[in-house]
Amino acid sequence: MSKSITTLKLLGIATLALVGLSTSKVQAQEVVEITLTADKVQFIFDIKEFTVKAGQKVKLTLVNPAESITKQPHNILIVKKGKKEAVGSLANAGLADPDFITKKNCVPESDDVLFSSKLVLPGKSETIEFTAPSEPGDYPYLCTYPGHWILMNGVMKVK
Ligand SMILES: [Cu+2]
Repeated sequence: MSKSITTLKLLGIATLALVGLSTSKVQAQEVVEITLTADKVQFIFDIKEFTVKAGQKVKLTLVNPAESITKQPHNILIVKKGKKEAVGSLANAGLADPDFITKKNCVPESDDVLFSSKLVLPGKSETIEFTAPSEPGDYPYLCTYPGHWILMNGVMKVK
């Protein structure tokens, strides 16, 4: 009797270990969901950095709160390593283009832009899905509504 209980216990532990293994394997493939919320008062995101695995599927949601005091639209762009200033400067220059805000979602035409959302109005949100770069490193993200990017930025760390 006590022998069979011990066997059962052992079996249970073995099963748990197996489940644990397969779960961590699955997690590497799993979609990671990240939500960034624009501040109601300042031009900043609530999160300054987040980490994803190389090649991982990412669901990134940008929330622009309905109670926004600034009433400004925001977007989010993830750009190549070290290209925050380059893309930010293009965003500011975009003011000269009448379509930049109204039709182009403030997304500069640049190979440095990896992923981008639309402009999100207060009270709205948008989710973009992408596959994280296979090369580890720090990938900046920023809002490219002209003037916002200086403070409204952060880093996606790819490990
Ligand atoms: Cu913004």
